[in-house]
Amino acid sequence: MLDWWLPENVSTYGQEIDWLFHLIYYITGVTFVLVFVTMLVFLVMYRDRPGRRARYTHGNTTLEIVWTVVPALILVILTILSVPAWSKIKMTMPETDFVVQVTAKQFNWQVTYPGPDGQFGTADDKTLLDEMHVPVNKVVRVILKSQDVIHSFFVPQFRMKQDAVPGREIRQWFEVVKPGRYEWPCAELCGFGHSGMRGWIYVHTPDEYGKWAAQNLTAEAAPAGAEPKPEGTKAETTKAEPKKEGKAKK
Ligand SMILES: [Cu+2]
Repeated sequence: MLDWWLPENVSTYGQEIDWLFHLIYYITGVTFVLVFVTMLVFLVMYRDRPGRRARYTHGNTTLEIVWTVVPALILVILTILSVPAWSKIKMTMPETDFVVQVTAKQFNWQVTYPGPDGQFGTADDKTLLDEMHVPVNKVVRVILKSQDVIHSFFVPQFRMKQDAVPGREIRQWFEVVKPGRYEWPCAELCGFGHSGMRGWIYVHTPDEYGKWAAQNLTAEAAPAGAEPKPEGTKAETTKAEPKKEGKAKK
């Protein structure tokens, strides 16, 4: 019913997030209306009138216990209800052979593919700047790192948000069910250029992805300027060569 105001959900676990979001929305919405209606009624009922004296009150213990216990119970219930979504999205890692490394820095996303040998940290790694290409209906594992400050990997349509923390390698995953081009902003105020820190995630059909990978991830596809990185130093990042491939997608 509230689906019109959230970005379209294209991820396998988005439903579970949306359901909780809507539940919390209704609970807070109803509370908001009740509080305001009560306040307005009291404003009228207890307005100043000739001959009416103010009365001092010490409060009502029963009422205070009730309005403390009820919200506390609601929070406990919401916690219990969100456990399945949390454990599915954050605590479990589905098996997959598709792994990319994302290193956030002020103010870009650096996306590294392991290259034909399937290993990170080798000469055939390919690094793109501010774009990621993945196949549809495939579990994508992201190894998330930060080079400087805290950033946040956020793709609204995937219902995925995760901080990138310096010094940590955080593993996350997503699986998208609809091909397209999705905006990928940084959702953590990370410095002067934060508002310009965004990339695009291109979700391809398996055929299209195969073609893109053949053009961009094979040994021959080395974009000019992408030198193999020496051990332990940062790779030079280059804009992915055939921009047209992704740009054409909608
Ligand atoms: Cu950032």
